[in-house]
Amino acid sequence: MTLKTVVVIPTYNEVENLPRIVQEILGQDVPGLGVLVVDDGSPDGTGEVADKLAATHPGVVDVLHRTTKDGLGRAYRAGMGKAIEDGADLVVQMDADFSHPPTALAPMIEAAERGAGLVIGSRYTTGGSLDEAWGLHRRLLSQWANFYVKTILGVPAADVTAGFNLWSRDALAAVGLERIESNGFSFQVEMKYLASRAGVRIAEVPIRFGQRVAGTSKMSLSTQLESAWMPWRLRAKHSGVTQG
Ligand SMILES: Nc1nc2c(ncn2[C@@H]2O[C@H](COP(=O)(O)OP(=O)(O)O)[C@@H](O)[C@H]2O)c(=O)[nH]1
Ligand SMILES: [Mg+2]
Repeated sequence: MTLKTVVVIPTYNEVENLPRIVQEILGQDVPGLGVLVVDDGSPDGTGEVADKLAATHPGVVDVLHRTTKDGLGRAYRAGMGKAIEDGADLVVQMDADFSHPPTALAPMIEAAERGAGLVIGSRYTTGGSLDEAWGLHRRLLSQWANFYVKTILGVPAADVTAGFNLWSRDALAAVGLERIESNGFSFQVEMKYLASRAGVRIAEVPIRFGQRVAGTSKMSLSTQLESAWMPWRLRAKHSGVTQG
């Protein structure tokens, strides 16, 4: 039986990227693929573009509209929860800006079919890479952040901060979306940490992490601060508590 896979794409001002990324996702030779856009009331009209895509691809593209920019974590919690309610077997987290190559979807789904509950589209596993356009500063910062988090939390994966992830329905149930507290980019780390503590099988598929194609980054100072603090908070919260 074909698994139903829903790619959840959170958007805030991605009017140029969204139609292109959706087209590329749907162009993959992968059966049972759908897209759920979670738009936070983008002032640039991304939500209306998403509605048009849903109208041209009924039953394949769906949109969840939220009223205000409320952070990546809450957008994903709402979107992944809806995907599961709507019957998805596999849920993928993907950015709208072409950082995450849709060509990796097929090998990621295959890894899930072989039994992984979490499949990371990984920059730091063997064969993974960052686009050359990334300057040395950003490259080192990303590698440092990944090393920092991994050392504090001990998650058994090469790319702990990755934003391109595939989850099985069971793995999401084991993590418990309702338990996730962080809202910025550290949402990605908290999910993986809880998954590893719950014994979810983790696999990594190497990707080439691309440069944002159009529009601007939404990374803010407050999310960067949250990212620095969060591993310590998580470790303190869960220390000494064993989970099955
Ligand atoms: N719905 C929603 N999407 C967001 C929010 N913040 C970021 N995004 C989306 O999350 C994805 C990653 O954000 P991006 O700005 O590319 O972060 P960067 O890659 O770290 O610079 C993009 O698709 C953004 O449009 C938010 O508050 N709400
Ligand atoms: Mg980006």
